[in-house]
Amino acid sequence: MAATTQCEQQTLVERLMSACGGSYAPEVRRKFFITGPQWAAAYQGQALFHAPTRQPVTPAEVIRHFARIGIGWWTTHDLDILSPEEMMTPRQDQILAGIETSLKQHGVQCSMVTCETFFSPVWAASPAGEQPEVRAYAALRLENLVEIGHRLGARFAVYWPGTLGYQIQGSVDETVMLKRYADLINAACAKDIALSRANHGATLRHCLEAKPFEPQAELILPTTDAMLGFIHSGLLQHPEMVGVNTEYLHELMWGGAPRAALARALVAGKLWHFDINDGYRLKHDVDIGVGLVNPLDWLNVLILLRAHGYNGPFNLDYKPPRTTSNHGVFQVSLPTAVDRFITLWEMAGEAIADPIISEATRALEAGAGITNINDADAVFEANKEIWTLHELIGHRLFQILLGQHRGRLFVDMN
Ligand code: 3MF
Ligand code: MG
Ligand code: MG
Repeated sequence: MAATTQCEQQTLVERLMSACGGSYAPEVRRKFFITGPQWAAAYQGQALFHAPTRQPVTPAEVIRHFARIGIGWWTTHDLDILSPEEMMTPRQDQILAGIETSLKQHGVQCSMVTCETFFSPVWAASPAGEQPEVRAYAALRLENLVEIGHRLGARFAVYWPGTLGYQIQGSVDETVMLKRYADLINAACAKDIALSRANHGATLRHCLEAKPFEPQAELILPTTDAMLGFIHSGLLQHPEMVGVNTEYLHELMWGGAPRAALARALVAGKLWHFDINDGYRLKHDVDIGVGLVNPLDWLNVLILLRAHGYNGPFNLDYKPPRTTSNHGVFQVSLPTAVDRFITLWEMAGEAIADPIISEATRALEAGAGITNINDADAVFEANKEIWTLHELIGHRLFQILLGQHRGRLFVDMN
């Protein structure tokens, strides 16, 4: 193949992108509660071992692109839009006014704000460490976040505590740290109650996000289950205002089954927000776009959420790969992530309505209809053929994933 010169490369990407077909129109994409993070779109490709590969992108540009793609909702950290020096100063008001203008101009809404408590040097020993000054500053940041949320019309506030843990074993009393962290969440909820009373509006939904490791060696709230325990620990003044933001990859990272973690949050009535991405088990936080690693698992996750009426946001918390250009982030990475999600969502609907899966499920639930239930051997013998349906359902889901239930598309006999 002939070389593709630098000036021909964007055209090639666009031609192949349209050859892929299967894109949804922006109006279709907008029907979903898909939220686009400022930090995902503006990620420059930097990490511990990586120099950036992309140029900075402003919030106004991100919002403009989201509108064009059909991502109707925008999410942000305080630090994505404000430097620490600008926060809680009159400059903050000016910057927020500019963002409000961009959102209005492009018909995009802010759905969630989140507080950065992991990147800045002040969090080196966690936002809930020993020093009262650090915790007082953390409380100010959380209260300020709630103010930003109210101002931008957000419905959710998310907290990923990041460095809430330790590097050096024995240097921290975990019970004390948990109480101190609860004080911070309590401060955010108290601020929220005061602001919503003053504005006669609703309070935010405060969502805790867990991650098993990274950036701290040991974290004291490492999983969604740990967060659910913390919400009901008695340390929070307003547990009814606090739920979880489960992240797909964070549950996979510790070896858990994301679908089961989501199910536990669902039955607790606390699954309010969901960070969608992909990656590998027991590895670091690679933040790959949804469906690129585990599409079958993703199909099953969405079957669960569709079946149980989850109606919260699907937040695209992934990182466009370093090999994708600035142009590629908005032409390929974000639209294809959205479209893979919608395709999987539609397939989940197909699986739920599939006559074969439905009949198999009903048959499994009906059982064999025998009456001598005090005889284990008889119960087993009576049911043993029906259990083959588990594998048949697995095969049917695979067929739906690959479109094979509509006929085989490619046969190469050679
Ligand atoms: C880190 C994360 C975070 C959180 C974000 C929202 C940068 O692994 O997933 O994304 O989702 O801070 O609270
Ligand atoms: Mg996340
Ligand atoms: Mg993450």
